[in-house]
Amino acid sequence: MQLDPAELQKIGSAIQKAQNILIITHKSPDGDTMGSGLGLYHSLKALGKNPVVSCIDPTPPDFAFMPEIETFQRGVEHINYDLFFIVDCGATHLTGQHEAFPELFDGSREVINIDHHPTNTRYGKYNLVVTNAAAATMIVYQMLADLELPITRDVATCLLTGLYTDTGSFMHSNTDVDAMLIGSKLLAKGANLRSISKEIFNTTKISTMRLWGRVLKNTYQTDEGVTMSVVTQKDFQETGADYSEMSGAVDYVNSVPNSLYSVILTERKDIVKGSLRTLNEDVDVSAIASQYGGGGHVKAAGFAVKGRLEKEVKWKVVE
Ligand SMILES: [Mn+2]
Repeated sequence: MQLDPAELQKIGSAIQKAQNILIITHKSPDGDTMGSGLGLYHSLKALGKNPVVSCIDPTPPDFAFMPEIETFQRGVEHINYDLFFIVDCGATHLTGQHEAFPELFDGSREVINIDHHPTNTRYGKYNLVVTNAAAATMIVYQMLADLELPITRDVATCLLTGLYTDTGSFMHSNTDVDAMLIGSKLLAKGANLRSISKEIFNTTKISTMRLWGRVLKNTYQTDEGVTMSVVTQKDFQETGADYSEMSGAVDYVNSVPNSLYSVILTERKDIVKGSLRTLNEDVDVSAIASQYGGGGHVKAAGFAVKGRLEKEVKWKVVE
């Protein structure tokens, strides 16, 4: 992976000058944003800096294996920092901080934007946006390697977590030469692959089993070949599952043969979230999601609209 040398040089000197550094991850955190944030935290700490890693939402319990995940600070109280990293955030509002701290996005602050979403508007003062990178943690890895910053065992475990989750354990179509190459370099640095695969891919809570049962029961295919499922607020209540337990469900639904693409609609209070996936070469689900004000990647995207789900009952006359 090739990063812009001029941008790298500016980022290198910004890091050198800074002491207190705030790292911001996206809301509803996933393995990639947490891996990027916590990986940076460990590297900056090893460098002798004073980093803080934050997220507006709590970190999901499945990621408890990540080294020092308890260091995550919930939300941002002030922005009296020398330098900021914003990681894996395709849009400023995903930080949850765009209204409280708009000055983070007006170019007046030392903000490094590291991301791989095509929708990214390059809102940072410095931007490392690589849209063909399978994970934001790959960009973090390349930046640390190029700037010769510490990549300890803990850094490597965090970064591999992001790569592992964003490629669906190296099974999604974004798994390319760079993903494998950086994956192997992280393994060589001592990343704990065993705990990543065990905790994330081979552990399923009973509430998740029950929730996915609802998802699978509700799965159907339209005449156009769109594989769909729905989950209501009631499903969450009755199974005792939380929203984070939907993670991965749409990929499973997407495994139905000959799907044009797959959608799961999830009711969350007064919002309906749509998650889209496709394995089809000719389908761009980010374009479909953008029709509903969402976005994402070509093969994986999402949107959220106000409203709730209502079952349409069709009556017919039978003898
Ligand atoms: Mn990501």
